[in-house]
Amino acid sequence: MYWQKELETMPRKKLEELQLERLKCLIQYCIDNVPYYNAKLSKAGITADKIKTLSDIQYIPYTAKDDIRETYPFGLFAVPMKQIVRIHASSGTTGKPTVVGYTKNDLNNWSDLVARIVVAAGARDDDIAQISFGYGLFTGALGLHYGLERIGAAIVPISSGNTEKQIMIMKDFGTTVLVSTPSYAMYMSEVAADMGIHKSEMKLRLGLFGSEGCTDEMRAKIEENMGIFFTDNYGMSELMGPGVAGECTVRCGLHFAEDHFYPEIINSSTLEVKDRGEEGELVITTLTKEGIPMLRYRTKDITRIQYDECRCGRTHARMEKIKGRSDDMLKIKGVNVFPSQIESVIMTMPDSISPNYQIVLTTHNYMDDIEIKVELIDASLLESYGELEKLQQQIRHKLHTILGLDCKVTLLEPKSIERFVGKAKRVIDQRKK
Ligand code: DLL
Repeated sequence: MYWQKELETMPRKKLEELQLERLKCLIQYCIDNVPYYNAKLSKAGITADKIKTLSDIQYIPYTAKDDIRETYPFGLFAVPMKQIVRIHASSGTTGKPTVVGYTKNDLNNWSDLVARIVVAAGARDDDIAQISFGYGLFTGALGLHYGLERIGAAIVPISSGNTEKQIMIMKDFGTTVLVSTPSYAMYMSEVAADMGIHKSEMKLRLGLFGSEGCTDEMRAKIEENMGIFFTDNYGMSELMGPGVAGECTVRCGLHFAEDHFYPEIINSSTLEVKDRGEEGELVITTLTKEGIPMLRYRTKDITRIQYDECRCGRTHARMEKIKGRSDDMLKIKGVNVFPSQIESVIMTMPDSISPNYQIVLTTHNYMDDIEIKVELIDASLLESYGELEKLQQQIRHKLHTILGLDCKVTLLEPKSIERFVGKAKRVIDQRKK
């Protein structure tokens, strides 16, 4: 099933012609309407007619979060406020939020692009979709809301939090589609179990999950706990929000909406463009956005892109699920570690271990120390020192094999690690910088 079949299955050659045409228009649009881009492009000697092929994009300067911060709040907007009809922002960890604005056209495209990913994932007009992302400046809730509404699904705009009520509504309304972060879905399944509600009492069939990473192991657990078909979708507020890329039911990568977003993979250190199929940092150029266009925006997300046609018939390239963020990568005792590697280990441990964990980094004698806190499912294990010790060693050994690092492993009482209703924060870095 497609939402915009002709566009989603456009032959590659035609798609690339469309991208090139849009790229040229975009350059002219930025020169004419955004003084900040105008200055950057003129310094780099770029004009629209210098772009002859898609690979000429490599001569266009990158844009990064700092550029948006420098022009806070509206400096990169390309239209007068009169034409802006929505403003979103993402808070990030430091400083001022990054602010983005949408014209009526942008909102219209956004709804269609989210409609594309939800239909590709298997959502239909007779679905009841519970949106358990937090409504507000975050793009997740309103993005999925209007996309699902566009396909005719019945929206339950419950927002995040109040988890017992979420479960009650899910059961009573017969919710069929759940929209949330994977970590919140995991938490919801835990609360449902505590309330004595079994998945067979629910009508859930499809999960539209995104906004944070999730290992295959965690995905399998959520599917099992909720009796749901898990699909992943990717986006970021600077680019639009959700709707940038999403999995179809084949689930072999997330299809970009390539007629609206031009993706590249670069080497974050040398800033060179990598060959097709190689892993690196994802850079995206928005080809149609009017409110706040992005030229070669550095996402910091690490992935790789496949260009061969998918079994679903869509011709648009697919990215592998995000491996992590370049700024998420932890350097511990000189070893590069992605939190997702640790999650994979924890998820494959015996059933006595819960999927909730925390990574705590400290400095001891000028050296990094890493501690992995993991929860037990059954508190009675805490009374058996031998069993506890055995489990601890097992996890430590597996972590050592995967990471090449010796980690302290602490087993904690059930339900003692903080739960999240939005994006999970699992790394606590207390190292002296
Ligand atoms: O998280 C937009 C979104 C909302 C996407 C709902 C999907 C569903 P931001 O808050 O700006 O926007 O955060 C963007 O979140 O750079 C990634 O690091 C991470 N991220 C988003 N989706 C995924 C995903 C929204 N499917 C940042 N897998 C991005 C892994 C993701 N990471």
